[in-house]
Amino acid sequence: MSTAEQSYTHLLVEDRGVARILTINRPEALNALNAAVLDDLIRAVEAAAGDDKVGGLVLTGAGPKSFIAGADIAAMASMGPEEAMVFAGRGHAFGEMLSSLGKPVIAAVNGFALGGGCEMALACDFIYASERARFGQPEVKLGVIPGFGGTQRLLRRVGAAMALELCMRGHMIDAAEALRIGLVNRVLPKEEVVDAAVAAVQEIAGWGPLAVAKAKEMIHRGADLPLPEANQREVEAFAGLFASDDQSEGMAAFIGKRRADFKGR
Ligand code: CO8
Repeated sequence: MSTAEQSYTHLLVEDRGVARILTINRPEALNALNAAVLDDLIRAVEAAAGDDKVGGLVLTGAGPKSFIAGADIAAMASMGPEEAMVFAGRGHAFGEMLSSLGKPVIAAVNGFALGGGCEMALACDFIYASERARFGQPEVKLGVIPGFGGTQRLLRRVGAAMALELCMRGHMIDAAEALRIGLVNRVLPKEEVVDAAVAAVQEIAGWGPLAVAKAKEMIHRGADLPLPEANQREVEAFAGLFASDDQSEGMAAFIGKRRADFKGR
């Protein structure tokens, strides 16, 4: 069975060229995340990681209203601390899978991205939002806090002032405001958001794969390091790429005024 054909309970998988679209498919609950959704996502990302035909992932939600309206509140309502620890731990493990995947992962946010949904988008490399997208961390209204990286990734993405307001007020912001504060990269008409994310994956797949993976790694890992150490890692990674065929090919192609034929080695 090909990786795209694995069976999932709440996930639709579609390949468009090298871009693999993962659509969370629980529209009756506005695509809320439960353990089964998380399990599907983990298996799908594992499959994509080992599949050379997949150049990158686009993550979106089924239905007209929602990307992901958060973790499943009905499923969480009866949890005790131990279960909550396991659930949040799996969410964090999934976020780490996305940031350590050597391929782009783009969130195409087509509606509500609340709580764990906003956190899921933040765990992707960048976020394209439809004009109707809404973002928020409303967990305090439920007596809890973000548990899937929201406090930490928001802090790093939009700074302490905005992260504090979003996590403490629990209000929603629209796509224009999300763009203004740097939470999302682009705002597009609703019908264009997935296509734009697919086009970005396809564009990136034309560049040197080792370089793309290294650029992603440097940015995700460097954010947690002191600047001199992060800069030193960049120097080493930059120099390391000069041992690759892709560097020779990329520069020779530029000088020869032709398109590079990268092999990923
Ligand atoms: N969980 C479970 N069901 C949900 C959720 C959710 N998060 N959101 C919506 N639904 C369900 C509703 O219960 C409803 O079901 P039903 O038709 O059976 O009554 C259906 O989806 C449609 O929802 P609404 O009727 O409420 O639709 P509206 O358009 O009126 O409102 C809203 C849309 C504003 C999005 C509203 O549904 C809402 O406020 N939802 C909850 C948003 C929220 O609080 N999210 C945060 C949850 S906490 C969290 O995410 C913490 C993450 C921590 C760790 C995660 C680790 C993986």
